[in-house]
Amino acid sequence: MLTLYYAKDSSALASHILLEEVGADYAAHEIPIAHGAHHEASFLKINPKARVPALATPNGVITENPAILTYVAATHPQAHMLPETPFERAEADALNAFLCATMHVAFAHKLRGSRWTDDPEAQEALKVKVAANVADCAQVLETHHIKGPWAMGDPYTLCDAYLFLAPRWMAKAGVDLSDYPKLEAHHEAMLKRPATLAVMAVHGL
Ligand SMILES: N[C@@H](CCC(=O)N[C@@H](CS)C(=O)NCC(=O)O)C(=O)O
Repeated sequence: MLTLYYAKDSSALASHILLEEVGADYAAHEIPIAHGAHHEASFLKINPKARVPALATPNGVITENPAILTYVAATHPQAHMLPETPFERAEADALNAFLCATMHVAFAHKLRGSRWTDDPEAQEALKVKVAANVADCAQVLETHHIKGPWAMGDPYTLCDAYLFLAPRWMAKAGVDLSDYPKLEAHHEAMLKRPATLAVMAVHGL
């Protein structure tokens, strides 16, 4: 049995969608970060980094979307969510790493400036380049990471659940998805998948 700790409309959507896609036996436990629940002692025991998602497994807790996605894919081989060759796996890892370490961080400067500075003026200043940086990231995705119809071509793999977040970050940053046709087509295809829709409903989206 797995337990996913998530916040609504957060990056935990990616791990949540993949759990649903593979038909995992899991429970979803909401941590309302807007109310500071991620800083409570009970959650810090699960993830001392005070972030969601976190996935409790029989072997211990896994944090970080790329690691959770890989674990879920690897433990549900019947769902074929891991690309077959070492090179393709590395390509999928590269996409997940870019989403986690570059695009999500670029977006986080909009709402989470306090991670980088305590100065309210500097926090405002950090917001200025968010749209441009997120747009640059979207162009990288469009140019290098979407073979179509899914990120790795055909079939759907673990990184598609994560790529679903990019248009959501773009919308919140004010970046127009229609300027990125492959990304837009990917998003539309994601919105037709029952697993995506089921998880969105849980997140109130
Ligand atoms: N690199 C982490 C990022 C996790 C993360 O930043 N999650 C956000 C929600 S999208 C969070 O928990 N924020 C709480 C906070 O910053 O206080 C991952 O991909 O799992």
